[in-house]
Amino acid sequence: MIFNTDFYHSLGLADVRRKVMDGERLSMDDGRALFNCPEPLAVGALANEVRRRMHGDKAFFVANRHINYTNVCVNACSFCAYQREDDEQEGAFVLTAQDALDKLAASPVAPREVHIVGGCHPKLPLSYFEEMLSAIRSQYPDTVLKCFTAVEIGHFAKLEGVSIEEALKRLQAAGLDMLPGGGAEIFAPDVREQVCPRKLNGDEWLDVHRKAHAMGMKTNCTMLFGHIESIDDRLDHLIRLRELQDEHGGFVCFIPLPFLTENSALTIDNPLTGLEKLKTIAISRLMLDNVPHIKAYWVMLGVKEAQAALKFGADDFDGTVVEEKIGHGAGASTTQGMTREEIRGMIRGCGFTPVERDSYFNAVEG
Ligand code: V47
Ligand code: SF4
Repeated sequence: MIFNTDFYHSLGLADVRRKVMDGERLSMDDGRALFNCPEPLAVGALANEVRRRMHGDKAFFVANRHINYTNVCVNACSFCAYQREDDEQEGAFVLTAQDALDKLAASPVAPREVHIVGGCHPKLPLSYFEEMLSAIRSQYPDTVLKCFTAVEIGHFAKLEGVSIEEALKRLQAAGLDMLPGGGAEIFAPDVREQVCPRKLNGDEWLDVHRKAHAMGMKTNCTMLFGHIESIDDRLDHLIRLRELQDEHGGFVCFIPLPFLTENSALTIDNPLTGLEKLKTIAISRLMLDNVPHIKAYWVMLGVKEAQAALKFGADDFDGTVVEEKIGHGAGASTTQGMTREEIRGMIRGCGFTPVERDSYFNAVEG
């Protein structure tokens, strides 16, 4: 269902509607017009139109397992409730390769994908990550290992004194298949300077993904929104992702991450409303015309908002997850994991057909 031309005309979106219907690329000004639109349902209907054109009534999910290997991190981003300063701080942990294997063995679902990320630990050498990947790979030969954000790859390379390509090649040889999308936050330098000054900058984040794509490695991408960034910063972020995607087409999925406000050093006056989150997800679908999938990450959105997001342009529900620490540290009120049947029920409950997928969005038998 899409509203008629007159309605979009009355909202100042006649041209945007025409471009969406014709499959034309939207500009920064079009994005501004969408954010300024007072009627989120009109924006959502356009995104739903695109989402249905691309994926029909399918909504995807994956049998996955998250593992966080450490929360010790040199970066201390102000929005992060997960980080610990050093190994001595209360709650700090570092897993061994055997701990990771034990977690996998105890998973209620045999994972088709393992998502491994952690803090930028000041001492763990590249060999620690190679050993962890090899240990998992030897016991789970067919599982996709989607591990380490661009921020972690940059950190490993610097600590080890090797290039980004060399770090990626060594990890790939040990079993790495794909990079997750974390660490992108917002690319605008003045925002990054305030919320994550020690991290890779936006160009460096994009360059790690560019290098991975050039090696034939698929990756995901994210945007952390609803903190101190402006609407133009969000659009600039989306356009920069779109430009990189034009080069190699290596991004599989975009994950919009609404800022969760609890337990972090970053305090904000106006936390996002549900409709603002949905509108941003819808605009992401519309701007990122070359990224095949948009994820409704139920862990951070909450299950009900994630269901609504499927009607606002998203087509993926992420997965079984099993154990999650980053969002839950920051106040996510969702359960730790969901079963396949629970996810299928959530998807059917809002009128879509659940499709179990692998990490590259090929349909699989559950
Ligand atoms: O990189 C940290 C973000 C990311 C908070 O690639 C926060 O398939 C909200 O990237 N509020 C980790 N967000 C999550 C992530 C992800 C999740 C699921 C799937 C994939 C994928 C990637 O979470 C971090 C950071 O950007 N984050 N703190 C917070 N308070
Ligand atoms: Fe470290 Fe990532 Fe937390 Fe930043 S968001 S402090 S890089 S764990």
